[in-house]
Order: sequence, then structure tokens, then C-alpha cells
Amino acid sequence: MTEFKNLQFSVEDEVAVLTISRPAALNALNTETLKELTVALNEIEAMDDVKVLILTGGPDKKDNPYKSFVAGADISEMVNFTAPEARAFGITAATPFFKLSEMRQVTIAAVNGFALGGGCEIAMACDIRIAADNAIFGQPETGLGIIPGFGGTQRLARLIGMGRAKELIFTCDNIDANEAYRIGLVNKVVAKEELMDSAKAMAKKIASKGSFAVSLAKTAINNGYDMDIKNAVENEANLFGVVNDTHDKKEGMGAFLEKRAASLTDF
Ligand code: CO8
Repeated sequence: MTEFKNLQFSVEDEVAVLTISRPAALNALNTETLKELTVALNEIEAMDDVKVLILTGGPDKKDNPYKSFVAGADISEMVNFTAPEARAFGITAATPFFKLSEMRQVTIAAVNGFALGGGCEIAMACDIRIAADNAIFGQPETGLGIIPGFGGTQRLARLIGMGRAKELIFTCDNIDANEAYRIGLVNKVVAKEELMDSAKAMAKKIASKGSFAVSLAKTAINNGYDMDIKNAVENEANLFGVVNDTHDKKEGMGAFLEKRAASLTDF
């Protein structure tokens, strides 16, 4: 893996952890970090030994690991943007954000504190979100005179419904982890000290399944989400055909019929 200024990477037991680390700015996303994310995610997608990716935030400058996941886009960079620069910033972010949604591995956001603005948006770009019980979510952009620009107007409405998304974006209200769970913004809430263990336990469970099948299921869900249901189900049937001819299908079903544990590989 390339060495990065604002990212740290580790991998163990087929689970990778990518940590956004800008302690002086509560891990706010600047152009440099977004570009690093693009490189890192492309490299991770090509790693055969990684089946699940956990994205989290590093400690703040007082070394508190539960202060911030990502406190948004970097306001000190955005403040002097011209309109073309602002647009380019959004486009720079779109590449790694779509990669998180679409890469072959499952992506889990382990939200260890503030997930505001672009922080909430990057968590939403992941497949699954697990929140520490002290996490805070919000879209403060309209209070700064801007709008969510890393996909937040779209992903928030898709995740929690248009009415709730509009309320959060128009009022800039922050919500805590339990409220985020109640409205479906996060998959689960755990004690902050258990966040990484909980994310890794889920990641290992996912990694133990047929990883090609998991990857195709992700593709089927993603592709179908923006289609009408008939085309979406046809797309699912096409992918079902693809997954039919794999070792894992023969082994998974054979093991069931032979009443033994399956030994799945990745195809
Ligand atoms: N950008 C830059 N620096 C930041 C950011 C940020 N988003 N958030 C925190 N920091 C910095 C602070 O300036 C401070 O720096 P310093 O120590 O040098 O003064 C340091 O991090 C620590 O922060 P605080 O002292 O403010 O810590 P507190 O515990 O008092 O407060 C908060 C924590 C509540 C998280 C507070 O820092 C805060 O409100 N941060 C900003 C949150 C925010 O508004 N985020 C949304 C930004 S807009 C956005 O994300 C738009 C995304 C889409 C853009 C698309 C463009 C096309």
C-alpha cells in the first residue's frame, strides 16, 4: 500500500481498516485527503486478501479516539473557493465516495464521534454504518450558507426518506447515535469502546460467506435501487445466473445436502 499523509491502513484476517487521520482538523476532508482516498480505495479493491473494508476516523490532537469520525469537508479550504473550484471539489469527492459504494468488497463505516456534513456523507457512501454510542450526525451546510455537496442531498433521502432528510438538512439539527439508529441512518449502535471489535466481528462474519456471492449481491442491490422493480429483478436473475457456475455454489449447496460445514473460497 502507498504511504499516505492523511490515511492509515492495516489488514488482518481478510479485514482491512482504513483510518482518516487529520488530528488537527478532526479528520475534515480536504482535496489532498480525497485524492489519497481515491488511490487507497483502488489499491484495496485490487487486494485479493481483503474481503471487507472498515472506514473510521483517527484520534484528535489530544489523542481522543472517540472525538471525531470526520467533522466534514475542510472549511478552511472551502472558504475561498470560486464556483468552479467548489464544483471541482464535489467532483473530486464523488470518485472515492462512489468507490466505497461500488467496490467489490463490503464497506463498513465505524463512526467514532462527529460525523458532520461530509463526514455524515462519507459514512452514507459505505454499505453499512456502525455508530459508537457517542457519535453525532448532522448536515450543518445550510447554516454555513452552502448545501451538502458530497451526495448528501441524495443519499440521506434514500436512506431515511425525503421528509426526514429535508428536516435534517433544512434545520441543521444534529442527532445522536440512538436517534440515527431509530430513523435508519445507522445499522447498529455500540458502546464506543466496543466499536472496532463490533465492526470487525461483523466484517469477519461477512468475510466467512462466499465473497463472490456477497459481491454480486452488493451489485444486485446497488443496480436495482435506481431501476423499476421488473428490470431490477431481471438484473438480479442475470447475476443469479453468473453466481450459479461457481465453486462456492457447488460447495455451499453440496455441504448443506451432505450435512457438513461448507468450505467456501472466493469463487
Ligand atoms: N474543517 C476544518 N477544520 C475543522 C473542521 C472542518 N470541518 N471541523 C473542525 N475543525 C478544526 C477546528 O477549526 C479546530 O481547529 P483549531 O484547533 O486549529 O482551532 C479543530 O478542528 C478542533 O475543533 P473545535 O475546536 O471546533 O472542536 P470542538 O470540540 O469545540 O467542536 C465540532 C467540534 C462541533 C465538530 C466543531 O469543530 C465543528 O462544528 N466543526 C465543523 C463541523 C461542520 O460544520 N462540518 C460541515 C462542514 S461543510 C461540509 O462538510 C460540506 C461537504 C460538502 C462540500 C461539497 C463542496 C462541493
